[in-house]
Amino acid sequence: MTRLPGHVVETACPLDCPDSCSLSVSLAGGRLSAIDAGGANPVTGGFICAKVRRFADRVYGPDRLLQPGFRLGPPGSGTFRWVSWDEALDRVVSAMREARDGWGAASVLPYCYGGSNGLLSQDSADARLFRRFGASRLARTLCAAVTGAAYESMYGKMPSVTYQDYRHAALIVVWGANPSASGPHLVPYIREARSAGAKLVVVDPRATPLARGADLHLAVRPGTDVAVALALHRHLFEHALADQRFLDAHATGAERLRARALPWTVDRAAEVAGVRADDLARFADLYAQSAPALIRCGWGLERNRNGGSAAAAILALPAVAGKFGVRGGGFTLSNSAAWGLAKPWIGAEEPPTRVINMAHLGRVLTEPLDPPVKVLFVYNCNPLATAPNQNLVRRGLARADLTTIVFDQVLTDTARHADIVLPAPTFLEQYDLARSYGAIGLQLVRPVIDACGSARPNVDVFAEIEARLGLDRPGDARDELDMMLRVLDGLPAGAGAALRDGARPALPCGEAPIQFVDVFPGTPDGKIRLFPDELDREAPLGLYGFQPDPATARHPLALISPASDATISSSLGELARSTARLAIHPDDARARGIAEGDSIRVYNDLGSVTCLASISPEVRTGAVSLPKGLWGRRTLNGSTANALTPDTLSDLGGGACFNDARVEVERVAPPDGRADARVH
Ligand SMILES: Nc1nc2c(c(=O)[nH]1)N[C@H]1C(S)=C(S)[C@@H](COP(=O)(O)OP(=O)(O)OC[C@H]3O[C@@H](n4cnc5c(=O)[nH]c(N)nc54)[C@H](O)[C@@H]3O)O[C@H]1N2
Ligand SMILES: Nc1nc2c(c(=O)[nH]1)N[C@H]1C(S)=C(S)[C@@H](COP(=O)(O)OP(=O)(O)OC[C@H]3O[C@@H](n4cnc5c(=O)[nH]c(N)nc54)[C@H](O)[C@@H]3O)O[C@H]1N2
Ligand code: SF4
Ligand SMILES: [Mo]
Repeated sequence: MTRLPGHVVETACPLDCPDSCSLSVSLAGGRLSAIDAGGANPVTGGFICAKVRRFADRVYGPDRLLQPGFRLGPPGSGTFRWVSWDEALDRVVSAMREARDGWGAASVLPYCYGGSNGLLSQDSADARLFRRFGASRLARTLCAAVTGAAYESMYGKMPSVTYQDYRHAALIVVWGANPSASGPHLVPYIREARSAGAKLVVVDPRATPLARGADLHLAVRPGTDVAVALALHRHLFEHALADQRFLDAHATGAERLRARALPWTVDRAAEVAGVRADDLARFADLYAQSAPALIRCGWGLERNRNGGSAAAAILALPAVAGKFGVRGGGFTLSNSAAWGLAKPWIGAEEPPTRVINMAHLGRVLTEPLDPPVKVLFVYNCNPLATAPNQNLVRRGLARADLTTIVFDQVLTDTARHADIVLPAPTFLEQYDLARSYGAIGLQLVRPVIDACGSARPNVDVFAEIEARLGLDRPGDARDELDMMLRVLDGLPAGAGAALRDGARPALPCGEAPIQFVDVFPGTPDGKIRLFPDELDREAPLGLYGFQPDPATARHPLALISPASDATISSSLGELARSTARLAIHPDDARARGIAEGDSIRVYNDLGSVTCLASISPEVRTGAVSLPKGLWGRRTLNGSTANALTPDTLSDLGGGACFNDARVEVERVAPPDGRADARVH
């Protein structure tokens, strides 16, 4: 495409971030020259995050994949012979055919997740191909499966309070979320509410930027939120603060929730969570007494053995306390389901093939399975960096009889292990549709520059593989533009027509719905289900059960690995070069003779990470923190947080338990062998 020099293109950011900023991208001489906030999305106007401002460093960076390739050295070597698309797709198709002929189509496993939140580049032609082929299906459980299971059973996809309404709250509870890094456009609204007198409570093992200025910070032990939330319920019921009229009219299961909350006195919950009982009592009072009161339920609290019950207990609070029905009251989780997308554009039914939990990738590749996985097709995902039990995943990827295909923009840690790599465009080089999950919005993503190298969009590549396998049908969407038209036609509520007209699509409930005024539960009887039987059956100790901490004497510290502002999951992880630092509380560091900047080994029975220590009172005692999404080269031994995370599953939704990693930390000699271990 030809653009005039100095041209500015309006587009949107489809990365896996709740905000979906509109962007204004400037070009000079046909190359990206500046990426900044665009005016189209009123929620994000004004600023964008630093990492997307630097996105050109990914587009033109040395890690960019420009050509298909076949690996030359051993898995992980990252050396490739560059080939044509024709040669590469020939080999992809013969690997898929051989697997199907020898082992059945379910021996092919497509593996994709958060890389492209766009509607075009995931669950379109890719889904059509793998459904028609009869590949194994993937349960997407690395994120939001746990909170999603609780929320859908209880509220049936009722939309969340959107960012704009935070300014109306009198109390804001930020629970297991760190919007300063993970959704920065919420922060100005929280600030605005506070200038108008709102109180802020943060529940987080770390003193996040918001926690540091909060009226109350409960630095809970990871995995104990269910106890904290149940203590709040008990307080509400015992002190006649529960809104019985609301519960009678709009909810079922309140008595059973009350019974499960009964054992959780403030004292007992405070002890389990490792917080002061008077702080917890103050939280309970504040929540009961404030209106409007709003809870931002994040994803940090779901990534453990009790995550589902925790999410359910938190989401039940506004119902029991009667906080719905006013602007600035209720809860926010995700608005990704607000559009109710049925995705008719996929154009193929889901086959009844086996379902593989993506959190079990390492097991699936290394344990006996019938049929075994013979072809692993990774796209929109970097599992060696982002899936649990990294060493087992690495062992699986090294299997000689496995063909691994990685389709990505850059040579990720996973791609370095691939037999075949395929180059993908970034969102600045292709069409897509970005859906916000903080606000309720859909925006057009348009190419700003030509695709780099020979990168080709997902739709085009999957449609071509489908045709080469003889699985295509007349009338199929065969390329990006075809698929875009199908998607626009398949969107609900006239959204496609609005996008075609350059307007902002809207849902009937508007952009800032009030819960229980504009939107209601999508459950069969329209009521909130405070005690869904299916969740009670699924959770090992029943719904609202509490499974004890997995710490042992050998591995006493809870390792958490939250979002950082340097990456989006592992995306853009190639741009940071400094050695990673583990945040550890001064007391825990002192007990181990560790000083600031020391080289340390973080270890358990699954693996170890060698990195540097950052001594910080911002993480509570008994917990340590390493950012999620690091690339292997950021540490001194090539392993990252997931080398330490178990592949156990949460109580609900089969979700990954990243924050159930328990570790020990020791000081080690620096890598260059100097006697002084301190690296500053
Ligand atoms: N810059 C940036 N933005 C992102 C992402 C990114 O990687 N970088 N990732 C995106 C994605 S995929 C997602 S899912 C969201 C995630 O965004 P968030 O909801 O913010 O989730 P996390 O970063 O996992 O964790 C949030 C907080 O939970 C805390 N936490 C950890 N364990 C517990 C616990 O047991 N209980 C409680 N109460 N708190 C706990 C952590 O200390 C952290 O401060 O952000 C999105 N936005
Ligand atoms: N230890 C630990 N691990 C975690 C978490 C944690 O809290 N702790 N959080 C988890 C969470 S919240 C999430 S969402 C997952 C995310 O994990 P992943 O799904 O692996 O997401 P990313 O790391 O962003 O990797 C996505 C890849 O897709 C590529 N990509 C982007 N757009 C396209 C495209 O159009 N086409 C193709 N072919 N490729 C594209 C990107 O370049 C990138 O390499 O990680 C999880 N991992
Ligand atoms: S990653 Fe989030 S904050 Fe950054 S530009 Fe994209 S939507 Fe905006
Ligand atoms: Mo996520």
